[in-house]
Amino acid sequence: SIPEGQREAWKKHSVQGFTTKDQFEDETVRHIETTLARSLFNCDELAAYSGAALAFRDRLIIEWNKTQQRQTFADQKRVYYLSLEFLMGRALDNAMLNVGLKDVARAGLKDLGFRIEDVISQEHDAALGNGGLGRLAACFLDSMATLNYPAWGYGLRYRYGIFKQEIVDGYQVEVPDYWLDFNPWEFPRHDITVDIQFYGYVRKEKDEDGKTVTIWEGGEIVDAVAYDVPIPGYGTATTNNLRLWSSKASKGEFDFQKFNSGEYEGSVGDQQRAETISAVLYPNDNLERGKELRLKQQYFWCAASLFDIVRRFKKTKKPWSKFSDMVAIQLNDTHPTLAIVEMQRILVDIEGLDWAEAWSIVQGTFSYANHTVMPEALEKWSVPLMQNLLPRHLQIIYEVNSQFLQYVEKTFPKDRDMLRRVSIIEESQPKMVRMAYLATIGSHKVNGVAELHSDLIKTTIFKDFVTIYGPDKFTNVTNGITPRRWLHQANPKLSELIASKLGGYDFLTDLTKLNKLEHFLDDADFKKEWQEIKYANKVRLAQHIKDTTGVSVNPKALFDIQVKRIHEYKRQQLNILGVIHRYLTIKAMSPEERKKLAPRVSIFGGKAAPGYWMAKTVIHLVCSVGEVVNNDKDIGDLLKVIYIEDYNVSKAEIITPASDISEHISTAGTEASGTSNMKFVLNGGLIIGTCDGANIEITREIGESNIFLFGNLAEDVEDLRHAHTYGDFQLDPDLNKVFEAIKSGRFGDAGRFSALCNSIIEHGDYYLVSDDFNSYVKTHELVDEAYKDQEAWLEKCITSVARMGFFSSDRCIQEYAEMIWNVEPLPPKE
Ligand code: Z2T
Repeated sequence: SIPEGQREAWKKHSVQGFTTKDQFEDETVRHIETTLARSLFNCDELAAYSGAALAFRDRLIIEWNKTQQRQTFADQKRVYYLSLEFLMGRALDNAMLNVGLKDVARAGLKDLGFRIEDVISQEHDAALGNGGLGRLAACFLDSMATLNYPAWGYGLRYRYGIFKQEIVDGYQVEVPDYWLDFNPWEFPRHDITVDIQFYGYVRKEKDEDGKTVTIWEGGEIVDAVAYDVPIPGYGTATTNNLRLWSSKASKGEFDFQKFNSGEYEGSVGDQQRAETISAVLYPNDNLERGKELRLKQQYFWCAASLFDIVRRFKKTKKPWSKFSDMVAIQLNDTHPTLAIVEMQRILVDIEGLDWAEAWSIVQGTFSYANHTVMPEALEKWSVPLMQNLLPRHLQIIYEVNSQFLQYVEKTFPKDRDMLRRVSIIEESQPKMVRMAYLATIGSHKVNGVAELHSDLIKTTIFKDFVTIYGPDKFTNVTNGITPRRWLHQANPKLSELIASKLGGYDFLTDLTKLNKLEHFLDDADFKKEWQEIKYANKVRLAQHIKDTTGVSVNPKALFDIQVKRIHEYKRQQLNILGVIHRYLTIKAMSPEERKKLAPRVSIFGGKAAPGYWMAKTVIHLVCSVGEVVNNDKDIGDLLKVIYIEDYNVSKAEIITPASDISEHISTAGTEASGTSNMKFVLNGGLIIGTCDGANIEITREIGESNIFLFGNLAEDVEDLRHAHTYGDFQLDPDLNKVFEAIKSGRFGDAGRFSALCNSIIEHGDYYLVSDDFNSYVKTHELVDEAYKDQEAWLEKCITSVARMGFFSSDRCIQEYAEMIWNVEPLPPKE
């Protein structure tokens, strides 16, 4: 650091962030003219975006620096949030709002000849995630910074985020998402590089004191390079850090010898192999396929993050016994479970602690959040694969398992089968490492993400572990969403209206303040404005639909939206089959009956994993139905069916505020929480849903009369499935008619949909589409009825928004901080 005598000079020249419109323009133009080497003669919207982004980046990094210094000197516990996915979306709008300078920027950009909305929409989404799990991580970063928690995120800097989806002739086509061309939000830290080892062998050796030490060597080394992304809190100077690791051929390893001896291709090959590790995000939501490269990604990221965390701790010169007083590490699902093993390896093999002491530090440090009970999403790694890639880690896993099983055997001597059931190693062919068990054993707390889900994990996948550890190790933290992005940023007009009634924007940092809105249920002007805002949001979405699909939809129609990853358990097939039923019903209606019907727009959006054929078929069915219905003159505005291409965070910001009703219709017991349900209600849309995930708690908060619930309950699912398999399966008669229409070729070549139809008709209807069909259709009729009474509908919407306070990710982060991490906020000094 700079010597005492020179610090005055530093302070004098230290950069101040802009605060006025003039300063903003200065900074923006300076960046455009120098950093970007452009002039007023060739400054397009992209250049304006770049300049504004760089101006804001400067501001963020000033606060980032101060925050990091403060956190270092504060000498208190920090949180590290390890997630393979951070679905951040765009940063500029968020940065403007969080630092409170959006109006300044709007005025400044106007001076310079630009509309702020056009500038904002130039930004490429940071799409380093699949769906709910990745977006949750992004909401948590926002809340942790806003609440002034000293917290870092750790993830991978994928060169390609989630693919872009194009719909070509009604089919999904995947296009790579190369997003790093110009990314002003990251700071490469070439000085922060960690050597990561793979493969090799393990040997034992005696040290000077005659103690046996374990050495892992002879492997191949890849470098992890840190890229830092500043995370500004809302209305606070706290600016936290998201550190993303990028893989690079190791300086030491990158074979200069090969290079010099003319084996240029070989040496380039090594380099490419190294860079492959962080090249691409695996595009599966709720599915694990056990690929070696994925395991490499996981270890690469865990080892780099752990090295970084341990290095930071060691600078404090505190004894190891204080580690878990200074460090809390949160595992976002099992993807970072190797961090547990890596930590034990560092403590035992490198730092020389004894096993038991090390293991108690590990357990005190880690906590694990489970996000699914779906068996195909539970991570299992083949033992031979791990033996080859991470030989020392496999040894450690076996040792952890052996000690754990000894304890279980001693404590439950009568239950012989228990050992087989709870073993980290599944005795299959090949043997498999059960990551959820390892994560549970290595953590002090395990949580589910909504009440039903947290109850379910205790009675299903972790039943035996509740017996072994007692129920207190398991807890619930219901998910939440950040009201900054999902209300203030996505729906500025509604946010403004609410602020005008509540006397300011305090609700954005204490969402329970929304409950005061219930006092305005008789305020006719307020309600009119509310309705006008919803209408304007629908007009905006209708415009987007027109621009991207060419289809005109009537913004006065009821907008019925289902946007989320395409998955059989989320049951988009139930939705589209219901839409076909509606179509057939309308076709059979007399003109008088049709007059009574509320026109509808059925809107779908979401990506299918590239290898998930059934999900792709669902997309194709939606598009095919749309093709027929939208061109049926006889139907007109009564029904339109739309597929919105490439659903992502920035699209969600347009779609969410525009719903009248949205669909959250998973088979009961399969959707751990869901978070878009929260976003839609917070934006004044009602929801139709099953008794699943957070829908149940949303119902409890907003009241049963404000939600359209239908379908079988989680507790009955098992029996129903059993009945399908062993009893005689009765297809719902209305659903049968829908299948008949599909089979008749009315929506194009029926052969394309046969696998989808047969999964329900012939192959056991695992997701209970038929069992819930009647209840679903009837509930949609209730929706139609309710929508006719616009006054009552509006009242339901406002009441619901007023009661959504619980679902702020701020509440959620506070629960993690108090019940799991045991960390305190560190507010900036004013
Ligand atoms: C994911 O998005 C979710 C769970 C996963 O389990 C994996 C992915 Cl990629 C391994 C989702 C859940 O499906 C959803 O219910 C939940 O709201 C979300 O995580 C956040 O907890």
